[in-house]
Amino acid sequence: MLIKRPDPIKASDITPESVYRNRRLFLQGLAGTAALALSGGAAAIPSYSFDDGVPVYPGPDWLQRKLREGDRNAALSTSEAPAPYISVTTHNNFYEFGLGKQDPSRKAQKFRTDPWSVEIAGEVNKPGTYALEDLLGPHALEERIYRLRCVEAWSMVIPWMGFPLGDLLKRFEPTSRAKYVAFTTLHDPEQMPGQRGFFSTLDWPYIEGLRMDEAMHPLTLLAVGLYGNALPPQNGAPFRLVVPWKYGFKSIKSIVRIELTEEMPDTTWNLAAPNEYGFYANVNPTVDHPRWSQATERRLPSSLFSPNIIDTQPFNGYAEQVAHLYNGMDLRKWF
Ligand SMILES: Nc1nc2c(c(=O)[nH]1)N[C@H]1C(S)=C(S)[C@@H](COP(=O)(O)O)O[C@H]1N2
Ligand SMILES: [Mo]
Repeated sequence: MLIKRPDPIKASDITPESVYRNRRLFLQGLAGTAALALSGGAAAIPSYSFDDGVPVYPGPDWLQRKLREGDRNAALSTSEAPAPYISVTTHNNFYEFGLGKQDPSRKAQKFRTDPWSVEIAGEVNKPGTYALEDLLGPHALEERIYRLRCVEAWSMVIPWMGFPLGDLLKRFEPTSRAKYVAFTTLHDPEQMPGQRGFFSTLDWPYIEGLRMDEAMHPLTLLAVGLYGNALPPQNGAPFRLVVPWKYGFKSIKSIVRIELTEEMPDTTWNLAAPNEYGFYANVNPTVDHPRWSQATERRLPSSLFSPNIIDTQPFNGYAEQVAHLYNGMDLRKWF
């Protein structure tokens, strides 16, 4: 697989701060970024290679061992070709490390991902704080190749390594009052330059949430790996959520806290712009963002000459598995 390294164009660096406040303009900026032409053949399934010269983030030894024991879950994976490693690891949204798509890959490399601990709190019989290694202990990792559809109308196919969130939650015995799950990203302005910014529109730490039945759905994944290797910092190392039928912003990165709650939790993007980003955020081509269409998406890698615009599917193509969760709900109201 031959992949051209993108030119070091920093669209983000020459874009005025005011533009970042507006996700639509941010999206237009993406059109420029796409001209980087992340060209090259898509990796063939089931094998892929890293001969594009991109360094692979090693991660701790214990995780490497665990990753090697992982197996692909073919039944829950798409057969579409994954985006090249370089696309998945250099086109990111991780506002803690900056607003440009390449900021996370540039600025997160020294992010300390080990040791890492996670607090399990709220409506569970067994709350506590655990080292990530212990938290993962009983869970076998499996590979899931999922589509990821960003609310900004680009998408990628990504081979994650992880395990079902539901399996983890069951271990801590949710009480009958547990109706939602709330997630929190690390708050560490010393390591995360985006959390120090004067101009940030987001409140830190980044928070997200799911309804209990969404959290228990077998597609809902906690990921610790990518392309069979450790999750790189820019992709949310060492521990992130992946909810493939929802817009990407639900898939919160670098999680330090999971709390089961009785009330619907606040979520970062909903707090920032409640009329634009709902709690549910299910991918829905028939409900446009107030400022752009959600009917189509740019499947990365794409270039000026092959923009690779495809139709967006209801629930990002996972309707058969998840549409029933929303029976009787008006998806225009609960966007
Ligand atoms: N903590 C945190 N999690 C986050 C984000 C973020 O800015 N901060 N961005 C979200 C958005 S908008 C998307 S599209 C996905 C992108 O994941 P990726 O960079 O691994 O492709 O992460 C989501 N999780
Ligand atoms: Mo996104």
